[in-house]
Amino acid sequence: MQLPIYFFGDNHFSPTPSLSNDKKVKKLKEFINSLKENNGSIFIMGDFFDYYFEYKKNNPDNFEDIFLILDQIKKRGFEIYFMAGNHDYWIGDKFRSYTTKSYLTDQTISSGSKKIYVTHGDGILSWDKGYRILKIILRSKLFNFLYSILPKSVALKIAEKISYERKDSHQINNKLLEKIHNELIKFSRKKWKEGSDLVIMGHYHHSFHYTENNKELIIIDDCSEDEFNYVKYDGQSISINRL
Ligand SMILES: [Mn+2]
Repeated sequence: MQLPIYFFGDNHFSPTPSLSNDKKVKKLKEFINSLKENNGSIFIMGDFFDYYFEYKKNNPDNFEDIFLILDQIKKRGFEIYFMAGNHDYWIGDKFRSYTTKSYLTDQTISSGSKKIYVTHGDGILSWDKGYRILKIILRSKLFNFLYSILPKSVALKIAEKISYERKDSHQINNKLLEKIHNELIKFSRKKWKEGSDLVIMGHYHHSFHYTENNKELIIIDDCSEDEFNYVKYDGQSISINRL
């Protein structure tokens, strides 16, 4: 993986046009233009799309503007890595063709002096048992097939509803936040023990940085209309940035 690596995610680009979505696309372009290097890697950590389901035939071209940007980044000399989130697990060959490599599972990167464990971040919390079962169903071949034969307009309606409810669950109070952080630290300790120096994730739509015995956990905040949050790793050091 080429260095430096830029990590970001949770852009939640929408398949339906809106002013808010245009602003997010603009912010992504702004970020790409701010990069000084002509090689390196960008690592998209999931929920890049608010909803992405790739059909084998007649796939709707909702994201051509995004694909164009990915194409430009690649042509400039950057590698593009993508890890699926809970909103965009259903990528296919078309999407994959715009990336250097796409992953459906957590990855460990050994590049430079650090070993980095990358996860989207969903399905970790101990009380998320129901969600973990749902995750298996939603990602199964049978679900994929059944969903793919629904009329596209119905499929999109269902997706919008699920997406809305998921976002609702991000409205959390401080006590719950502390509980979540404790669980994610516990999860990270396991990864640190297995040899990773840094655990990095998105999904939670806020930023959090925790250090223990020179090991780190970083939760990257999202990429919204007016804030583009990212982490840069140059092979030696890590920096948390906002554009
Ligand atoms: Mn997510």
